[in-house]
Amino acid sequence: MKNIKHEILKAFHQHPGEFISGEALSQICNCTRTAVWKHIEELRQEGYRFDAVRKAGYRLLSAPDSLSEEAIQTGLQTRIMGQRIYAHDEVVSTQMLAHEVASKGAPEGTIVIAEKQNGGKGRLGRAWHSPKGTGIWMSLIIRPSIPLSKAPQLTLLTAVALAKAIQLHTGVSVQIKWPNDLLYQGKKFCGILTELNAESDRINYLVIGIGINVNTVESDFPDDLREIATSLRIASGNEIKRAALLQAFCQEFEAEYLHYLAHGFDQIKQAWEARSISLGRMVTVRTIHTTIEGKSIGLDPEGVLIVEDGTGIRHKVYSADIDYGAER
Ligand code: BTX
Repeated sequence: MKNIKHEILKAFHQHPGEFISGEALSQICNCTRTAVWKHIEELRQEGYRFDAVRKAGYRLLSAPDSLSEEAIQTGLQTRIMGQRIYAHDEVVSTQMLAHEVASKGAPEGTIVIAEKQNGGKGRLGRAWHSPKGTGIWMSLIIRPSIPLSKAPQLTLLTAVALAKAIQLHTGVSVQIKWPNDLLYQGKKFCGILTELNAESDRINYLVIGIGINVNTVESDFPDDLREIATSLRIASGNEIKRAALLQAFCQEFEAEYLHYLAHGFDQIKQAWEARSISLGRMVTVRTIHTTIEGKSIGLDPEGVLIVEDGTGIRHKVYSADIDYGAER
């Protein structure tokens, strides 16, 4: 990308609270002062507020809670994740668009994001409520060179990276419910949907769909979600800048992902288990074929959930819905 608006925002990001002259900005952006003025006006239309003082130049006063390409990339400290962004206002589902661009060769780290989804997807054909401007509804494309059987580990890695970024950025301490829910005090505020495209045992790409209720307030939730869902704003008591949270996630994800590719799953397993809501608890596991009651033991070295039933038999759980009982 690296367009003029991005260069302008980057300059203000590097000099917070300072005036920068139109002349200096025109040199930084390699354009005329009129072009600088035009782009500052465009940024104002998008909700950025600037001071403009004769001779001193411009000063950035505040940025909107925007998920534009510029807002996400200004100050983003990654090499891969988020280096290409497709930002939309309204879509059916970012997953669909991400599959489209991935199949046309979009590079690893590409993000498709939208302010609103009309047909947000959960797992198993369920819906994901994605109202306008309140959350992060995004799909991340990655192209790991790992065997197909290890692909579910990336969902667990994503949950760990999200939990770390959220804790760091908002102070909210996050619990992980196997395999893909992030909870605060037992209520869900984030879901992960991992889809993949592969040929025989070779992964072409993974699309990791992430939905985070960020600034959602109670009245934004429909009746059926009010009891089971929450948001980071409700949990922390603060409004949260979504682009900054997304940057924190991209940075955490990149660090975890590169470590995982080089050294394997062990670090993720430990970080995941440390945040798991289920360890040591009685659970009911519902798969398409069967229901198992037992105690959740943890992950095996490959990331498969282990549940021990009343007779002491240990079951490997690959894909299921889980309900939790009391600690034992
Ligand atoms: P899931 O199947 O585990 O969760 C879906 C269930 O969660 C729903 O049946 C409902 O009970 C509940 N739910 C729906 N919306 C919300 C919400 N906003 N907050 C809390 N609970 C909710 C989880 O699936 C995976 C969700 C991935 C969503 C992302 S958004 C960006 C990307 N694009 C897309 O279409 N999906 C992914």
